[in-house]
Amino acid sequence: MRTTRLLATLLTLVGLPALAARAQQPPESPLRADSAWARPAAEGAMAVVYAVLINDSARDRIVTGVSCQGAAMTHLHRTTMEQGMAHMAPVERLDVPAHGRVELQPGGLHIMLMGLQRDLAAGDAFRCELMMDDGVVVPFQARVRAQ
Ligand SMILES: [Cu+2]
Repeated sequence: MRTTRLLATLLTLVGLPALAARAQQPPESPLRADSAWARPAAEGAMAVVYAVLINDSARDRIVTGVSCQGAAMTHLHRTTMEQGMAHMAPVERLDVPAHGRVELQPGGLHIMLMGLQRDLAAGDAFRCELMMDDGVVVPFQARVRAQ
């Protein structure tokens, strides 16, 4: 009896504020792209975007496409080494596990921008979007920096 009352008091003190805080948060985002960046590049050339894809949700998320402002075409690519040579291949589907992350970084997964419609200069930022298999679109900003 006494334990029950103590528990109820504890729940009131601890549980309710936690519930209230949760109710104020925006709807769960399926995925986010953190620290997205690209090296400077000239109009007409190609550029590469790197980022960290973070899945804070409780289920696996699947990226099926990407698009970036200012590029004629945007593809997800993976670089692999074959017999000492670097090869790039398109990635049709990228799984980001529940509570996991996938790093797009030099020498591995990356977002390839083809046919730049303008120069990318250090300090610029441009908008990209990830397309998910369930139709959700995840916007993010990529920053241009020398390294
Ligand atoms: Cu590539």
